[in-house]
Amino acid sequence: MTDAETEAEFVVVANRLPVDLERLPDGTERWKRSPGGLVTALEPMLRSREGAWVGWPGVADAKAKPFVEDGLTLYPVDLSAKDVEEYYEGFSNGTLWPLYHDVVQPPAFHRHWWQAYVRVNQRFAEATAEIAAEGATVWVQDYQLQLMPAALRALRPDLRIGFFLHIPFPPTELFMQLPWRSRIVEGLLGADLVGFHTPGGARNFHWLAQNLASAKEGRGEDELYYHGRTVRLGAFPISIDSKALDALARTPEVQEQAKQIRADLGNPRRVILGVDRLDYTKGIDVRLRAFEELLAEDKAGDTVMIQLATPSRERVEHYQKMRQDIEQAVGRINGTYSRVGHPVLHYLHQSLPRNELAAFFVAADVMLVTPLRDGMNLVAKEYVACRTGETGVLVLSEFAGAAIELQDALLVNPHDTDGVKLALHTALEMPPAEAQKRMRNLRRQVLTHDVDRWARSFLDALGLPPATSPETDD
Ligand code: ADQ
Repeated sequence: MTDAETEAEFVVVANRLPVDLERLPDGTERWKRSPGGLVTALEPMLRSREGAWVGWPGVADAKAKPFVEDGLTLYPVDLSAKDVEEYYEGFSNGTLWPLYHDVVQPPAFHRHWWQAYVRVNQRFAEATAEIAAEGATVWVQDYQLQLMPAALRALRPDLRIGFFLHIPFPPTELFMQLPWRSRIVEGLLGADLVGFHTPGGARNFHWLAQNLASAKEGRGEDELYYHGRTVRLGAFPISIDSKALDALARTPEVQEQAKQIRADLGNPRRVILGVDRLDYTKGIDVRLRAFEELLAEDKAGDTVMIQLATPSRERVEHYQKMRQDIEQAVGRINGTYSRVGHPVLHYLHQSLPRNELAAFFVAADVMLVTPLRDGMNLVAKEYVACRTGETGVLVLSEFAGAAIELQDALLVNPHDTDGVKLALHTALEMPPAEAQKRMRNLRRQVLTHDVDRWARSFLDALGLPPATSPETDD
């Protein structure tokens, strides 16, 4: 690592850096990589262009200096404990997250949270304005930074600015609840290209921009004119590093581990799996209810369910209540239907390493993905990528963005308990030939539409010039 002093031609801005600052008990600090799909997809492009990544290092008052790691410059943006509480836990996760996910929990509207959101977005814009080279391309990520495109344009009109929203963009009626709705729309209109997972999200924004910010309709549904500029909109469904996961799932270690998982469960006829961040949008309660009812009706057969849940946003109130409810349901189900040494439901409130997670995907006959609303849902695609033998059935909520591409899953309405139960039963009993046909189609889609293709299609639409260095992106 060296000190940073570059002016970057390509800058990614996200709430979080691709590395987390860790404070050790002895007071020393170190950087730890936080592996994620976004980093994997963007890293080669960033490195080949001597790019930069602007983001928060994950701890309050980090006071970290910019540094270069392997050709990629990392620019930490400092957040105080109050910023974290009001901008991140407050406005981002207590207001926008529930509002954008169909109000499945009531969003809280607090003026001091909003003020913090404005203040922090401005800080991100200033940090980016300082390091971007003349005419550089900047790609802003996600709902925490929706004011940033306009704030950055005001400081640096020379930049090419893209924005991508990783969560759903809500129906217009719901968005209209937001007291600061026009400001958000104006913030996003600062970009040259605004990307969503689905065409529906783009359509909602198209209407709101005209009605709240007096943008004018451009040529067709994916264009707007605003303050003498053209703003383009589009659907860019994100994906995973499919080939890498397919390869990982084929390794003898992962195959062996998957066998071991089934053996540890007592080699049941069927294994059902759920994998999520512990979040109220993911519908973990929905699938527990469906499984419980199947058990009650004695239709589950010799089946064991596993639910893996990564701890998430534990300081936000809705999350604490949801965790209690889920843990109570797990206790009730096991209390009623398990035998000594043979629980019917295994619940792990833990984050697992990548290869272990792959082993669970390989071990599972049925994958249950039942969010009430989800921007995309990468877990559904990860399961498909791991099913190298073309076996296994995916049950998927029609309210996940992924449902548009993964039509060969058993699609369910998560609000319809009978429907979910029926789909779960159908999945458990599906004839192998039908399961194989469906899984083959799903795999074709996921393996050909990976995260690299997603990033390239967005950046091509934004018009990122090719890398000038002799290295290629491949
Ligand atoms: P998330 O809401 O976090 O992402 P998702 O897309 O499913 O949802 O990604 C979760 C990731 O965490 C997956 O890669 C999964 O493997 C991993 N994960 C979950 N539980 C885990 C566990 N117990 N151990 C280890 N890893 C675990 C947001 C939006 C989504 C959108 C993505 C990307 O909410 O809709 O798909 O961004 O845009």
